[in-house]
Amino acid sequence: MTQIRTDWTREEIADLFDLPFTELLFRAAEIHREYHPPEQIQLCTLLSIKTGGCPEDCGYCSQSVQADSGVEATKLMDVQAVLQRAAQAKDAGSQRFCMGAAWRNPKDRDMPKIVEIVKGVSEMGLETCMTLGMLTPEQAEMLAEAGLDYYNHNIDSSPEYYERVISTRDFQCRLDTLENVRNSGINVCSGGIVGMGETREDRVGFIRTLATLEQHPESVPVNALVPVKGTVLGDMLADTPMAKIDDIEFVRTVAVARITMPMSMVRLSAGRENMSEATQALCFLAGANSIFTGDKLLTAPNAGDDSDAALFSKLGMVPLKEKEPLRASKASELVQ
Ligand code: SAM
Ligand code: DTB
Ligand code: SF4
Repeated sequence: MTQIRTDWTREEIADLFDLPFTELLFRAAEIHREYHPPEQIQLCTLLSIKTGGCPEDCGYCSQSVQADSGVEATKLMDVQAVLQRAAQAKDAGSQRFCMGAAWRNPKDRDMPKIVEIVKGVSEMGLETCMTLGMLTPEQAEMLAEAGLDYYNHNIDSSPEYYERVISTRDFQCRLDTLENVRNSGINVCSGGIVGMGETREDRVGFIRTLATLEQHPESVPVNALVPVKGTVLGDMLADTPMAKIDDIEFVRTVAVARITMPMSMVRLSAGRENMSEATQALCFLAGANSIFTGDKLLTAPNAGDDSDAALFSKLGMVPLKEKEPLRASKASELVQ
C-alpha cells in the first residue's frame, strides 16, 4: 500500500502539480482505489445554525459584517428546529450532518445548546460535524464528550496568502484550533478555497500545510470560490473574470490532495453549481469522494438533489456504504 507520509516538501508537491494531466490523474486514481471504493461518494448535508453578522472579515464570506451581501443575521437556531432539518437530511439519504455558525468563536453561554444539538443529531444515527470558528481546548473537550464526530476548521489557503484574505485573525490561530480539536479526539475536517486569486505556489503551500500536519485531516474539503456580490473577493472576480480558477487547475488541486493524503475523504465542496458535469466527473476521477447534497450550502445555492441524482446515475456512482466514522485513533494505527 502507498505509504502515508507527513514529510512532503514544497518541491515534491510542486512537481505533482506540474505532472502531465493524464499522468497526475492516473496516479491519483490509483491511490484513490487503494484506500477507497472509487464508485462510492459520501453525502453530507450542510445547515447554517447561526447565520450572518460575523465580526471576522474573511474576504470571500457573505456572512461577514463587512460584506454588503444582503445576508440577514439570525440567532442560533432552536434545538428542535435543527433536529427537524437533520431528520429531513437523513430521509434524503445523507450520511453526515454539518452545522455551521457565523462566529469568530462560540461563547461559553452557547455551548449547552450546541452540546444538546450534537447529542440529538448523533442519536438519529447521522455523523455529526460542526464548524463554529476558533475553539479553546476546553470547548473542544466539551464537544468530544457530547459525541461530535468531526470539527471543520479550514486553513483556506497558503500561510502567505491567508493574510491577504483575512485580517482579523492569523494563520497560526487556525492551526491552534486544529490542534485543540485533534487533542480532544474529534476527527479533523480541514481544507480551503481555490480560486481566490491565489497563485499555483499558494495552492502548493495550502496542500503542503495540510499534508504535513502530524496526522492528516480525516476530511479535506476543497471549495471553489463561490463569488458573492458585496464581498471583497466576489466583487474582485466580477471585475476581473480572468481571475476565475481554471477547471483543469481545480482538478489538479483535488488530485494532489488525494495523492498526498491518501486516507482522507476529499470533499468536492462549494462551487459545484458553477461546475460542469464533466469537471465534477474529473474531480471524482482525481479522488474526490464526498460532496454536499441539497440545494443550499450555508447561504449560497448548491447543485441540488435532482441534478446530483442524474449525475450519479450517468456516472454509475453510489452513496458511500460505510457509515462508521474513522476515529482518529484508528487512523493513526494505519500510519506507518
Ligand atoms: N465561522 C466559521 C469559520 O470560518 O471557521 C465557520 C463557518 S465558515 C462559512 C466555513 C468555511 O466555508 C470557510 O472556512 C470557507 O472555507 C468556506 N466558505 C465560506 N464562504 C465561501 C465562499 N463564498 N466560497 C467558497 N467557500 C466558502
Ligand atoms: C467547507 O469547507 N465548505 C462548507 C463547509 N466547510 C462549512 C461551507 C461552504 C460555504 C459556501 C458559501 C455559503 O454557502 O455561504
Ligand atoms: Fe465569519 Fe466564518 Fe464567514 Fe469568516 S468564514 S466571516 S469566520 S462565518
